[in-house]
Amino acid sequence: MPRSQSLPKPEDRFGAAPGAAQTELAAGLRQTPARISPKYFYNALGSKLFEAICLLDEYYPTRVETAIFADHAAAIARAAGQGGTLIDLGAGNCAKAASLFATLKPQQYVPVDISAEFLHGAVEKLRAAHPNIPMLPVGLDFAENLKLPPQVKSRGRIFFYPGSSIGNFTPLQAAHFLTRIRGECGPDGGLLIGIDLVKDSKTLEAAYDDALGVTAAFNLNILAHANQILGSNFQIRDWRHIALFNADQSRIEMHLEARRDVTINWPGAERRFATGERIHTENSYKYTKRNFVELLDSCGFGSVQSWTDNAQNFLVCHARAV
Ligand code: AVI
Repeated sequence: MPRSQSLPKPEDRFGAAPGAAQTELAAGLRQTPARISPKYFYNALGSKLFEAICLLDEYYPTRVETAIFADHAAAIARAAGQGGTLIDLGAGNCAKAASLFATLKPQQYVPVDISAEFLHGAVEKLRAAHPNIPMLPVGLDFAENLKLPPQVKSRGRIFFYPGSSIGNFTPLQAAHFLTRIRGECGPDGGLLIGIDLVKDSKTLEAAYDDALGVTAAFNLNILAHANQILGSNFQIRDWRHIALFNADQSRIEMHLEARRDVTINWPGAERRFATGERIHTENSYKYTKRNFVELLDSCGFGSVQSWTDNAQNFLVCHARAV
């Protein structure tokens, strides 16, 4: 679900098993409080809105992470090693990993994304620009299953998971996911990952509730996507975007709040929402460096090296499989 951005035809991501998506959406809407998985943000419009979020002044993670990779390129190359197998989890348009080719000089590039069809288009373009890097696109729902094909070289694997997408998992889910990555690292592999750091709630809430209303549109669009998949009758104007920092859980929460009493129907069921009732759409966990290093340690990683910006807003870590 995380790093689902930059996919021009993400409807394909749900086309394979529409029944499963309907079942999941309906089950979430029946819960109290209701919930919709953040993976449903990323239809065609949602992916564009996420790209726009990444350009916002308030949304610092993308900008700061890019600057950290640029400012510390040599040290990152020393930590991760050059000439390895770069495995890009949730590659999307492959742009983030491609910007590291000069730094990491991979012997093989393996972009992994749930949408194989989109990956192939992105990789065709990359191959033309980097004819000396063998590329093996893999269509895989890596949050569910990380088994890579045997053509992926097993030595020197660098699993690349930028963008603080790990924050969209609960800490427990993150631990399971990182443990699975650890299991696929091979003899001398590691993980290169971007993490958003805990900071003041004003900065965090602005990043998820920008003045232009782009994040509000991104959040509300999930209802339009639910209507498409489930055949429900959400009226976007009946809902309000909410983003708040839950300091106890160290996470930004996004919700949609009913502006008035509404009844939502979909084939075979309905759900009434009272004014002020919310649908929980996303959590974005924020870590301290210490917490994240402890998490890596508990998942079988060690020799952690990390880089941050001057304001300590964002962290990039490289950790070795131990
Ligand atoms: C994809 N993910 C890392 C973003 C985040 O910051 O949690 C998704 C996002 N939601 C609202 N703005 C950005």
